Amino acid sequence: MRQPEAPRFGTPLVRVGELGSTNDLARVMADAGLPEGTVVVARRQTQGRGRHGRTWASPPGGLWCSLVLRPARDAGWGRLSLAMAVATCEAVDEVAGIRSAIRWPNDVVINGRKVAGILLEGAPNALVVGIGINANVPAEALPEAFRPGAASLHDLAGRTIDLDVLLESLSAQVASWYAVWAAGGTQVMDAWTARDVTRGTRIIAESHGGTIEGIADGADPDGALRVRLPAGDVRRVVAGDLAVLVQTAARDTRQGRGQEPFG
Ligand code: BT5
Repeated sequence: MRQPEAPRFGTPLVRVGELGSTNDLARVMADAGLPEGTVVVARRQTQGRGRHGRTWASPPGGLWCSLVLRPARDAGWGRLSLAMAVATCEAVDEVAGIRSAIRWPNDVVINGRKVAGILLEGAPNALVVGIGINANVPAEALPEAFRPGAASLHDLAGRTIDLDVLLESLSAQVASWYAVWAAGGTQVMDAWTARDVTRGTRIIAESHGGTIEGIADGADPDGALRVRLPAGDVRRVVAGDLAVLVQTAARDTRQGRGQEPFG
């Protein structure tokens, strides 16, 4: 989706060979007053991170980048995180020519394997959106434990992915979906729901209120996962509240990832 009023992202564009995490450098730049639309991209990260302190493997060949946003108001970070997943999917689809899907809350997957991950982090008066895409990442370059659940666009598309083209598409899609998010309305949820592969899978979630088990039934507009319990009532699961969350494939084994914790 492209909108003429969307801000320009990728100005300035900071390219780095190797660093710890692009989210850290983007945060420093945001603190130093660089404008919305600033993008940091690295060839390789030595301390790439996921959510809840997890590791994000970032060898050469991937697109590892962070974008600085300066939202005027809190129009819902949960929904913004879903919007960023949609933006990443659209860039992946456009550049690799493959239809990608979303596993709640914002894993970008193809055939049940993760091709991209997203990490939103708050900064004073800014938000840093870190996006990692396995563009041309051979399986051998990833830690062994990550290989079964991961995939690279290069292998799926059968050709090398141009990282500059991917970054340009991603920057445009992030800008566009950011504007859609800021405007409110149902477009973000509609687009997210159309790509949701978590729906129908079995969820076991351990939150402060105890353990719940049921079937995923989409997401609420604030990003919470809806879980339908055997008795028919629906519980909301919020990623940040969880001690443990397990997703297993009740509906389609290609979409699950066994007993791996996530959320
Ligand atoms: C994420 O966390 O998926 C967010 C990843 C964000 C990475 C970007 S890269 C640019 C920016 N700078 C950073 O330091 N981070 C951001 P989470 O949902 O917690 O997923 C982490 C899990 O994904 C790990 O525990 C592994 O199971 C798996 N994983 C790690 N590296 C992977 C990779 N390269 N490809 C596929 N799966 C991976």
